[in-house]
Amino acid sequence: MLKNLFRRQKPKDNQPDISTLDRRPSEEVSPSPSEDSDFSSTADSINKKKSWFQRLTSGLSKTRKNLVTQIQGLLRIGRKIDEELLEEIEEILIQSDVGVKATMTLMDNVRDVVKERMIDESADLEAVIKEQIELMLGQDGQSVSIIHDSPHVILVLGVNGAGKTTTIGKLCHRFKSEGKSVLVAAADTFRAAAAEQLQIWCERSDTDLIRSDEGIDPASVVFDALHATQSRQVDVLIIDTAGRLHTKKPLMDELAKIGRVISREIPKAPHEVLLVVDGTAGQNAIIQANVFNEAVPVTGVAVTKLDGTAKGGVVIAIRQEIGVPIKLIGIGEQLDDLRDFVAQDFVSALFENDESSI
Ligand SMILES: Nc1nc2c(ncn2[C@@H]2O[C@H](COP(=O)(O)OP(=O)(O)OP(=O)(O)O)[C@@H](O)[C@H]2O)c(=O)[nH]1
Ligand SMILES: [Mg+2]
Repeated sequence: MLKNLFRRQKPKDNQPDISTLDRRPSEEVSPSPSEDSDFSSTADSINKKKSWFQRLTSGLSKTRKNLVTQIQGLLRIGRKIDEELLEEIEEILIQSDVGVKATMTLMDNVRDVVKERMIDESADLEAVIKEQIELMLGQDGQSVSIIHDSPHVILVLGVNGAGKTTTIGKLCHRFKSEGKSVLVAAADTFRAAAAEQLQIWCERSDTDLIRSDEGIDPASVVFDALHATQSRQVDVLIIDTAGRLHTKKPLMDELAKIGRVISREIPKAPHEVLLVVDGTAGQNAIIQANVFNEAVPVTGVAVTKLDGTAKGGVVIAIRQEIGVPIKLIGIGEQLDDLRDFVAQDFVSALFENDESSI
């Protein structure tokens, strides 16, 4: 009975789940035959969304095997909920990259709910665990949106290869399609190729780029870009930084300097400090997140490569560890393979029961 509280009916095979659409008015479906064309365009958009959801589901398949399937194996009808069972679940969570801190918080919450609702059948625990993961991840519900007066400055950080430049390219595409003017600063002056890569992404969305020569102090590129942003009255400035090992202190100090230059030139900026994390990286990503957060306080996280062999537990760990929302997910290498993070979609993809909000 408890399950019914948390589960909605699965849509029939290949049919859009119309019941889930009414929460998003722009995507409402009219089943009326007289509105066939509307229906088919909505169906197209549902198919497109399904395909990104399927990519997410398949990217999370390894995590599902390690985490969900193992937990499900413990939750048998007839097995009572006791401390031994809860500890076994904890162990699985910790081994699946959820990390000790997030596991403890999650399981404390699960224990409270079990007590409150007087649940004693282990078979009913899965719904509670899902519900509590979703609550932990979805408490903020924010996206990377332009809420400040222009210019809105977004500083992008992360280790080498995390997906910073790719995410910036996708963000430019998003903002430009929303009618915003965007400028990008190539503050990765370590590698000549870095600005080239950024240039290619900027050309895809017809976005201007401020760049300088290799080896120039990145803070000076940022300084120039901030002034260009103000004189050109641009809505959004996105700053790409060099990937750096979080263990290299001088590099982290340089990042802190970039942060200081931005705040000095534009009060309240940067409005967003976006940490880009490789979703396939595992536990190391949590350590990185903490070190970057100390250099420049992070306001949001983008988890990339969730279409790859992702370690999905890290998403839960990072949220808990640095206490900032996961705002974006990358699910491919194309311009529109960037999605706002929606806790319900993530948890549905993880548990693979097609209950996403699409
Ligand atoms: N499958 C997949 N690949 C991605 C995603 N995001 C980035 N990549 C790939 O990851 C690789 C590294 O991406 P970059 O954007 O260059 O990473 P970076 O953080 O800018 O790297 P550095 O500039 O070296 O620090 C590239 O091959 C991207 O195509 C994603 O969401 N899915
Ligand atoms: Mg880069």
